[in-house]
Amino acid sequence: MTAPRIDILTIFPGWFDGPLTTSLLGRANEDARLDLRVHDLRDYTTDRHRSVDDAPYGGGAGMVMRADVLTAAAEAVWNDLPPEATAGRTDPPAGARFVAGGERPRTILLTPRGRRFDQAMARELAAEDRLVLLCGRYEGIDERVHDLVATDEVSIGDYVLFGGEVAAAVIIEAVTRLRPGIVGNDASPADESFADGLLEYPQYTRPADLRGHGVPEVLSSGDHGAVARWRHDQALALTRSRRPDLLGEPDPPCADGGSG
Ligand code: 6GU
Repeated sequence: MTAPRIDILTIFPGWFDGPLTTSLLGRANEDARLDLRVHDLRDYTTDRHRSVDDAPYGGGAGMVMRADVLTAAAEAVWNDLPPEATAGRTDPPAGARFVAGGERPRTILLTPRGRRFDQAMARELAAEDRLVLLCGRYEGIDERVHDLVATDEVSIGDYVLFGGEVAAAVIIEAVTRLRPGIVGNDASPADESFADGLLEYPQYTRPADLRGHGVPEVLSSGDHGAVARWRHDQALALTRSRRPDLLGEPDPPCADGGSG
């Protein structure tokens, strides 16, 4: 099996140095079990200032990411061409298989207005052998990028970040750990929170006593059935109190009595 490939397009390529060289993700990347490539959007500009953004039509505060630069970057990366092949062009390169508005690999635009990322989406994306992640920045992105370049728009939650870099890292980590052969232990991801729609049960290891705090007796009983029942009951109770929405139940009222 060839390694799944993920291309990241960003104006902060250095931001990914840490995640891509550290931890399980970094090891998988170094061992060629994963093919992560980071591209600098500024390599697709042609002006002296290497501008990736411009003032909005219609006026107003803030800058807008340019559709021409993002389209050139995406078409080069999709087709494995060097930046010179597309930078500054307004038409797709001759003979290109993947073109904006046409056939293209799964290309995810990270934006707070996207569909909210969750474990089900992680599972869906883990089935793809190629993903392109486009990190949005600044106050906005030219709408034609949404229309012609992105195949999906994804947000990681209801809060606003400076840009899509953190969101891209979240998606890469959630998706790659579901790929067989990447975590090393293929049985473990399925065990965890959300795989069965419940939060994970409490876990303990030695010592048996920590400053007077012990370990539930059932876990040392040797009764595997009793342990399994205890864990399921705990997972259910934890889910009911913290995340009733996962059980299809309404959220409890806020502690402060507010309506939010
Ligand atoms: Cl994908 N981008 C930004 N800028 N903010 C976010 C986000 C993405 N997801 C949640 N907040």
